Amino acid sequence: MRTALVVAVLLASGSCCTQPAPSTCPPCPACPQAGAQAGSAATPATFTDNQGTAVTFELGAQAFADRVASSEPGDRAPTASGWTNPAAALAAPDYQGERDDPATAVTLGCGGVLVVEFVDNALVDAAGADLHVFECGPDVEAMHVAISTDGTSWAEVGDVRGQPAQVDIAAVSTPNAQYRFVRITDLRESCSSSYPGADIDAVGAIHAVAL
Ligand SMILES: [Ca+2]
Ligand SMILES: [Ca+2]
Repeated sequence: MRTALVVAVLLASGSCCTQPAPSTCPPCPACPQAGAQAGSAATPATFTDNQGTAVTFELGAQAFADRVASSEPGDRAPTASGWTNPAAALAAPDYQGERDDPATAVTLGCGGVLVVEFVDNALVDAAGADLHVFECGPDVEAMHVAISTDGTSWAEVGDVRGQPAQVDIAAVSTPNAQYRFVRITDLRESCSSSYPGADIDAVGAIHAVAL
């Protein structure tokens, strides 16, 4: 019995502080999430975006996008080097407010499109806003958001413009639907800087179920 309990604790804490966790990652009880393993209990965690909005996610760090399904760079593309990796939009937010680490966010470019996929969780509708986009910089550059259960059929949720950078999917969600894909399209309203288009640090499902 005791052995089983220890194993259960290790499984629940083994996701450590990043996703995906390194295979050598030791148990990390201090991490905000405890539910990266399917079937274990998740712990809610609060993250503050670059505009100062604090958002609590029911599944903690597990609530964030896990995989890039596809991406189409915008035209104009960023002239600043290194900011074109779409995988930088995955996992929990890590942009620190300085333009010194391209690994932390992706600049979509003018009209760019990013499709991310949830693997260990799915977005669901519940009371209030359901999806939060962590956009870099003091102003949230306008983007259009669509969601999908299968990556093929899309529901157009609406635009994110200004703060808070989040949407309520209630108007388009069907009963008991679990959405695994989010498509973000830059709306070409901020294309003149070295970082044209929306700059995405992370995409998180405020309301989610573990898979
Ligand atoms: Ca996830
Ligand atoms: Ca909702």
